[in-house]
Amino acid sequence: MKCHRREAGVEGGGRLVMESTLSARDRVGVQDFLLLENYNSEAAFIENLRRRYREGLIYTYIGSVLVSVNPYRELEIYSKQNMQRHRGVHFYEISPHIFALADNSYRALRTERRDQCILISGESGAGKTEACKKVLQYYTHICPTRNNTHPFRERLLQSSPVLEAFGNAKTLRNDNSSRFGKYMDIQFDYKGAPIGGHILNYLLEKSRVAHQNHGERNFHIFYHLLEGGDEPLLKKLGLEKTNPQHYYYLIKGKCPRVSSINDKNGWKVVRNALTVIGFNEEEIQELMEIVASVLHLGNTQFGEDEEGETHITAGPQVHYLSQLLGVNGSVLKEALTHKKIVAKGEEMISPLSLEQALSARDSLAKALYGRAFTWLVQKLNLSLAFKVYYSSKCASIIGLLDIYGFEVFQHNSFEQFCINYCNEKLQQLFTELTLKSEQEEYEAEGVVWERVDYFNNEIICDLVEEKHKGIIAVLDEECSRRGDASDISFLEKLEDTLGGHGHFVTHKMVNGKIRRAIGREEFRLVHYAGEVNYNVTGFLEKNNDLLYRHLKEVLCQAGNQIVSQCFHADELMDQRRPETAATQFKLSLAKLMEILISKEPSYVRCIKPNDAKQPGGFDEVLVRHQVKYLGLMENLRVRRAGFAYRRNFEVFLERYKSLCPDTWPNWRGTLPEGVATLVKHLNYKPEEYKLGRSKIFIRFPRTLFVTEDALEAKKQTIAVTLQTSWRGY
Ligand code: AD9
Ligand code: MG
Repeated sequence: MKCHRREAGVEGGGRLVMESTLSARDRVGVQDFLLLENYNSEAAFIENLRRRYREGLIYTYIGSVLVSVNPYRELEIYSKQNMQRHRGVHFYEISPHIFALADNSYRALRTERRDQCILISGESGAGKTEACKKVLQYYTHICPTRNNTHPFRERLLQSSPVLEAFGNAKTLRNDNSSRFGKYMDIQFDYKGAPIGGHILNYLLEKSRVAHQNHGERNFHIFYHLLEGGDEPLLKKLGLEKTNPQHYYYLIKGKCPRVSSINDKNGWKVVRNALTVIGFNEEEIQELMEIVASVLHLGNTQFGEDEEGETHITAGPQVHYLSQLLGVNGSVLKEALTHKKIVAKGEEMISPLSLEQALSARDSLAKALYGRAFTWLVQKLNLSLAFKVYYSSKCASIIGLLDIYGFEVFQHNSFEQFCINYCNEKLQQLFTELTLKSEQEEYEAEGVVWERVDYFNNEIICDLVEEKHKGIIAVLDEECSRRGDASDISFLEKLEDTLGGHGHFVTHKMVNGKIRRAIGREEFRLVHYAGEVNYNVTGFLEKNNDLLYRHLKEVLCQAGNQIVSQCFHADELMDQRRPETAATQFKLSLAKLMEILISKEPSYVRCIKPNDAKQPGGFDEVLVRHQVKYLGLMENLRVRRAGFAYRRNFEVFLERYKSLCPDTWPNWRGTLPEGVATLVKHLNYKPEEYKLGRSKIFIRFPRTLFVTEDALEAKKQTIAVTLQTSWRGY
């Protein structure tokens, strides 16, 4: 174990500075909020963040939680040398860093053999995805290598640019906003070498394929391909190397170019990444054919003839579509303008109105893109899966969660509702694991303790997901009701069901006191992170997420292999109503929570310092708001009053028993007595620890470091003794 021991809790631009140097402390603040003198003061908390941010110190701890403030500029703290500096070094002994947190989880995985997860949260643009990538880079760089795992590491790293190209987009909040949720398992073998990976993806914001708000873009891949694809490729795809404005699906946001994004280079990066990951040329071609098909679909226009029949107006799009997807052109034309209903074994075909045809076209584009994205993730998983020589049961896991952050726009729809619900769930998990369970544990263990109050957002999660009367249940009910069900009837049902709930408001309930008006088609949720008005327009359609059977039939027979894998004929046979989008999301989140709870969590809480994406800008109001809703003050109070480390008597005794002659090699008495004997021998002071009913609680990390170092020294001595005796032999 290397030791960069730090006596103090302050630092200065990478130099270690003694706590006593007050001027340095004034300048750069404390590296762990636990060391704040006035730890109850929100102003002092924010001032500490501000000072550190000004000095380029974006990371600060609250005990083991890492708070990160987006620098909006490249910092020279992520080099390979810096990774090495963090390797095997105790968490608290070096400046706060995402690498230190990553290393800590890795070490816990190795020494305690317990699966870990790193939960990265914060609002849109706060730096979650960047943090996630840094952790991945760290593991791929510092972990030992298993034979032939080099290509695997490259594949693991290259999964990020692929997922970002297809799943990220420029929004008003973030130029590289994740429009899907991602949970990634990294699997390690018994020697600690990364050997496998698995990605779970959550609810891609498909609506973006056909529509973008002003100032936003479609998914990056469309622009990357148009800007970076070479002439022969674009020609094959029927695309012109022109301004994206040529494509109807790319012009809604009136924002084809973004200064922070180099689309041409983006193409090179994603193209290379696909190859590294193991996509063959044919697969890449077919994937791009789907991307191009979406653009052609967007440009497919409809008109009405004299009899009011909808038809596709002339243009090359259907020709390209039939070529790229490998479907019959006239069959596709019919499917885009007619619907097929199967009732009592008989097929009936009826024409679509102009509006229905446009909507069917958009649904097709969304379904194609959405399923291709899922296919892409599955393909990545195949490439990252470790091969049969190693059983998955033996692997230990570090999970990385990078999910879309809390969002509030001028206009918020179904997607924001799902994204913000997901953030409520994560906040609940954080509350459960860091605040609630911590306090409950002290009580259960009989450790004397001063309670800290905190806001439990369970009430909002229930409001959304409760059976029968939660928002999702009401939405599903409206979706299953035929006839006059509409977005407005859904809103009315919500009012009937939830009127009076403290976190749900509609315009009827506004009595003039509420600050921002609520539209007639909106409902407001009072989230843990703030109030959001959701416009119900499109909720039913997006939740139903249906594609006409006729179109599905066409795609099931597609010559494009990816498309035919994405649309199975079995789907047509299945008479059951598919689960709605919101229910699927709810169920997948519940599963995610189970996965996360089964692991030991570490937290990165990301903060967005300003809305203008400016380096150096520190908007105090904005930061204060995030500090509040992320529950950082409560977290600090609980931590400050509590204990940094706790372990079962058995685990603690087993690990350190060699340090005390009375407990080594085996303690014959009871566990509490054994631990008491051990800590007495180790000279722990009474204020440094408490013994609960089944666990020891250690107040300061430093106490544990000293013990760890003693253990390390002991091991070295034993190793030297063994070596010497071996030589002697
Ligand atoms: V969203 O919920 O997906 O919309 P994120 O993921 O929280 O959001 P992201 O990581 O994408 O935000 O960060 C936004 C931008 O901030 C990045 O594109 C970078 O330009 C910038 N950023 C974030 N973290 C860092 C960093 N550690 N160093 C440099 C950073 N720039
Ligand atoms: Mg992101």
